[in-house]
Amino acid sequence: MPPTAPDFLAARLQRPVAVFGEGVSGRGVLALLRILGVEGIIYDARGTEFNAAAAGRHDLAVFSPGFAPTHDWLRLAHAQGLLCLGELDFASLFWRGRLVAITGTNGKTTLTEFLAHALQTAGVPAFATGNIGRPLSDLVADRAGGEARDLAICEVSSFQAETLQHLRPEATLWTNFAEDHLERHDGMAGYFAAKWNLIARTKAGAVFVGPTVVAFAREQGLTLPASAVALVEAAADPRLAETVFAAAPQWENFQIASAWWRSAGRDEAELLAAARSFRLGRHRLARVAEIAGVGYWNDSKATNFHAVEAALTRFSQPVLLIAGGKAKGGDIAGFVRRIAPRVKHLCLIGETQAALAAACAVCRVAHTLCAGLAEAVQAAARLAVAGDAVLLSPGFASFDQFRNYEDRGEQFEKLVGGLGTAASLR
Ligand code: UMA
Repeated sequence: MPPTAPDFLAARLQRPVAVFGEGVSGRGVLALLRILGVEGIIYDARGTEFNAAAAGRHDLAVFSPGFAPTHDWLRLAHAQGLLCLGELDFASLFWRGRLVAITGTNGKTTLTEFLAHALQTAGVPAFATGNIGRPLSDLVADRAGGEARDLAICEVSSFQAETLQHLRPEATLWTNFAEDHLERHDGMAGYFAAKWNLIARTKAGAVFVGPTVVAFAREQGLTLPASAVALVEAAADPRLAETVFAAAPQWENFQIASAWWRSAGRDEAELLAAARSFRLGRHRLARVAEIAGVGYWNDSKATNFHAVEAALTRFSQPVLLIAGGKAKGGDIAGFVRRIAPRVKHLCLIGETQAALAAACAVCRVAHTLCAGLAEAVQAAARLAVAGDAVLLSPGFASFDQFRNYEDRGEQFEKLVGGLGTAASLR
């Protein structure tokens, strides 16, 4: 049986729904509307524009997370009396199952996949969803609203969190907090506030947070719920050796997951066993080839500074780093200063290459400006000697030159494959 709309929404579904953004979220919303028997009309800057005449045809607008709350179309829709809901919020109104939210600047996708894996291994019908790439609306449509015992492990980005009005997670795991998305939020405080909305919306204060979250909350004068479980800094866990969680920040993320797991009355041994059988998704610090003694690593998923810094801690050998991409705000000079001691050479690509080059000059880091990824791979291969590592860990979004980070990672692997006598490791 398809799910039914709550009363306040039912009246707004009598006319076609305006769907902002023809990306994966927009398509998920269309799929959900389809099972509800409601028509959806897509508006996208690359297609049909939303204007006053269009606004007159709708009572509800559902928007993808790429739309900032200040977007002209949302202002217009509000002004014309439409109810505006983010995709995740909208989908949550039709989900009959349980939902746990996962957020954080880094490692949240891995944690989302891992918890879904661990729960499935334990026999729970769990589904990884949200910012991970499968919108909740798509899951809700697929499972016709789901069943009470279904558990959505939902990765929530700051873009999604900031406009939530209805979603009420049964628990929230917030792993870490570091600079990101300053192009969208009003400084670090604004970025934090967007995610804090999740904490505020979590049932019975069931929140599990890492040390950087605790520290920033304190700085902002925000008080975590009394029942919150706050992880204090601790040493790496030898039981996690040889697993994805052996290195920072993942080992810390595991501890947060473990605190939640135990609070749900589950045995930690089950979670440790799941960690041993868990493999990382693609484009996350994976060694993709070794050519003439040089290791080639694809970490295209690293779209912020914190992720690049975490990746670099994994290398003891000299690193030729391919970095740059679409700007997201943030202190580029500070970023280069922090990574300078860990890189042998920077091959710079994308929209931010000039700013990165200027910072490299200040820090005296050897660097090369490259016209694109192909040139960067060639340059890095030329400069590398046996024992070095060539690492694609861009530190920025991919959308200036690629469809998404997967596309960037795939192109990298192809280019590496074309370097000649590639001994592929996969
Ligand atoms: N669009 C406009 N005007 C705008 C913004 C977007 O017309 O002002 C249109 C674009 O032309 C495009 C469509 O909207 O056709 C794309 O929408 P979108 O960029 O919002 O992306 P979706 O494809 O719906 O994907 C979104 C998330 N994207 C963003 O938050 C930017 C995906 O996260 C997420 O996986 C997906 O929903 C499912 O929930 C991506 C991401 O980069 C991976 N997230 C950031 C991160 O992880 O750091 C937050």
